[in-house]
Amino acid sequence: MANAPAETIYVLNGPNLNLLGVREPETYGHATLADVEKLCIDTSAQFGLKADCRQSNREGELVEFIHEAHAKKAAGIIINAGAYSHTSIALHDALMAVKIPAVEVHISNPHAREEFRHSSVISGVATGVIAGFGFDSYLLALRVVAPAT
Ligand code: CA2
Repeated sequence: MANAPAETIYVLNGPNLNLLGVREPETYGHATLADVEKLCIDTSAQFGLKADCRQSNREGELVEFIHEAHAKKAAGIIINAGAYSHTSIALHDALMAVKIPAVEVHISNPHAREEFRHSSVISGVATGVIAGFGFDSYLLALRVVAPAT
């Protein structure tokens, strides 16, 4: 019998994360967004999952990616909403509407930074939050959304 198709995890990155590896390496490291996405795709495959990686600088497009994850019956969402984490009721509402297990990730630890980064409006609708572990934040998130292996 043929194997069932791998379950899909959407890996969503928000505004300015396309600049990874290009600016501010002291905060965000040297890897590029393409490096991070490849790491997520390779790690997902190890867990028998397929990572569908998207980045947008536009809030509405990120909302549409979340709707698409629902339409495509994604098993999970890993989201680094960047600065929209701190402001976007639209992303909060989208994550709440689709009811897909979602892990909020951050490369840096926002709580160790400026006061305006200390609150996230999406944490309350995420299954959990992983922050401050550099690019490993994404890998830890994949580990928790992967079915028990
Ligand atoms: O630590 C994170 O992952 C953040 O989500 C990154 C956001 C920031 O607004 C959050 O507070 C924490 C900023 C992403 C900007 O990414 C850049 C990458 C390279 C160079 C400049 C910005």
